[in-house]
Amino acid sequence: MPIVGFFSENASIELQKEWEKRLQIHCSLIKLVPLLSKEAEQAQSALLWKPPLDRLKELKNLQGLISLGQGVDHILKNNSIPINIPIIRIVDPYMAKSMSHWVVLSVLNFVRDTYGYFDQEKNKLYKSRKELNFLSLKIGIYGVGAIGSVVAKDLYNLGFQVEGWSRTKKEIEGINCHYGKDCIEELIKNCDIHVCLLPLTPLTTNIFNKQTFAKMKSGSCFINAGRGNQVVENDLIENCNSGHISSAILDVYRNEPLPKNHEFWEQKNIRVWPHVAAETNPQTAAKQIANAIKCIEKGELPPNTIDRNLGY
Ligand code: NDP
Ligand code: OXD
Repeated sequence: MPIVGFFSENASIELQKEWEKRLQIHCSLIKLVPLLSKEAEQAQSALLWKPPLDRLKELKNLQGLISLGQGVDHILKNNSIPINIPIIRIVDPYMAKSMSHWVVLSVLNFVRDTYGYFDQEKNKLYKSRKELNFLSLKIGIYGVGAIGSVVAKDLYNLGFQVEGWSRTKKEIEGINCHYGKDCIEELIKNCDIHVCLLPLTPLTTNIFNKQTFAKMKSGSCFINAGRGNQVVENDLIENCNSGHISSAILDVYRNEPLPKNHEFWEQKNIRVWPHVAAETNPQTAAKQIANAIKCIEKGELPPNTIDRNLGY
C-alpha cells in the first residue's frame, strides 16, 4: 500500500482527505498521512506545498517528492534534498488555462483602464477616458513553458502582438519567440506589457530590477505570477512611484503572505492578489499525481520529474 506523506501550508485535514479521495479514484490503495506524523516514517513518497524541509531529512524511506503545484522552488529552497531523490511537479492544462484567464483579466483591466472607470463611477463621473489602441500594444511573456505558451496563444488570439522569451529555442504559431540571456532585451525594450511566468531559479532571481525596469518603455505595465523573488520589490515601488511603470499587477511576493505593513498595499498603481492566479485543482491533477506515486513505488522515474541542474 503506497503511504504518502502529505503537507500543504495552512491546509486543513479536510484538504488532505479531499486529495486522498481523488487519488484513490486512480489507485485505491494510496493512503495519505500527515508529513509530521509517525506514520510518515514509512512513506516512500511525499505530496508537498511549502513543507518544513528539515522534516524531509528525517524521513529515511522517501524515494520521491511531488510538488502540489507546477513550481518546485518551495522544495529546492535550501538545497537540502539529495540529488538522487526525484522531484516531480504538476503539469496541468487546467492550471495553464486558469493562469491564462488571470493574465487576460489583468491585461484587459490595464488596456481598458478598469480602475480609472471604477474611480469615476464612485464620483458619478460619466466621461470617456484615453483609450489604448490594442493593435499597437506588444505583450512580452517571460517563460513560455507549460503555462506561458498557453497564455501567449490566448493573448495572440485576442488580437495582441505577443513576444515570448525562454531559455531554449521555441516555435509557437503567431508568437515572436526569443531565447537566451541576451535576447531578453528584445522584450524588455520593445514591449508595453510585461508578464512574468518564469520558474524561480538562480538565473531568474532578481531578474526584474532597477536596470531592467529602467530599460522598459515609460508607462509600461508589469504583471508577475511567476515568483516574488524574481522582482526587486523596492525597485518596482520606485518605478511605480515615478510612473515609469504605470501599473503593476502582482500575485506573488518575496514574503508570503504579503506582510500587512508592506508598501505594495499602499501603492495606488499596484494591484495585490494573494497567490491565486492558478490554483492546483485536485480534480484535474489527481491522475498524474497517483501515477507519480505508483512510479515511485516501482522505482521508476515519473513523468514531469524536474531537471535538478536547471532547478525547474
Ligand atoms: P515550465 O518549466 O513549463 O516553463 C518555464 C519557462 O521558463 C520555460 O519556457 C523555460 O524555458 C523558461 N525559463 C526558465 N529559466 C529560464 C531562463 N534562465 N531564461 C529564460 N527562460 C527561462 O513552467 P510552468 O510554465 O509550468 O510554470 C512556470 C512558473 O509559474 C512556475 O515555476 C511557478 O513559479 C509559476 N506558477 C505560478 C502560479 C500562480 O498561481 N501564481 C501557478 C502555477 C505556476 P525553456 O522552455 O527553454 O525550458
Ligand atoms: C504553483 C503555484 O507553482 O501555485 O503551482 O504557484
